[in-house]
Amino acid sequence: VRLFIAIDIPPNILSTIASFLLELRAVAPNVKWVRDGNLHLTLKFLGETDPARQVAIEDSLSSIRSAKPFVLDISGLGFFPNAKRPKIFWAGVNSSPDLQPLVAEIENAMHALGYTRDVRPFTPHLTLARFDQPGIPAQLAATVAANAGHNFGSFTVSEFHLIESKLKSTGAEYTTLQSFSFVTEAPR
Ligand code: 3AM
Repeated sequence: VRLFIAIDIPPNILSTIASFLLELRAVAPNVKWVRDGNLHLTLKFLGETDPARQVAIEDSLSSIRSAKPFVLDISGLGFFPNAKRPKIFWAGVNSSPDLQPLVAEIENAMHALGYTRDVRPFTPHLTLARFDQPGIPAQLAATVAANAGHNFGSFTVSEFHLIESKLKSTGAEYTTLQSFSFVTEAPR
């Protein structure tokens, strides 16, 4: 199975993003747009995994804790690696400082199970579209430039998910295998 670890985006923010993207999708039909329901914040890509290892992964992930829930603010639009040769069109994610240590813990836990550490620093983002041809429609570039600071709202996060990705001709299909609440109960 092909696995990754991610944070879900609540429905109200998904629909805010979806309505904003309607116009952009129309001006850039040749770009591979991520289906609205598939938008998520990827924390760690595990890739092809022997199903027999799933229990060990879940055991490890269920012990990960952070002191408190954190707030994610979906804000800004841009391209990786840059607007000239875009590979990915993204919405930005600003978070309270607790996100990076959580991701580092996930990295460490998965490294202990034999997964390679990501060499690139974790840059939280929502992938909105992927480019498999060079170049970018002028109207898409213009709209993104004009909305570089556009805000899509914020939400509080207290769990992440282990997700299976099935690659189909119609696009990726994601199934949540297990959810992990990472917030320690406050002592009374
Ligand atoms: O939604 P994003 O783009 O952040 O890009 C893929 C997606 O993350 C990423 O894993 C998420 C679920 O598919 N991904 C796919 N193949 C990958 C690979 N070989 C990968 N990330 C790193 N290495």
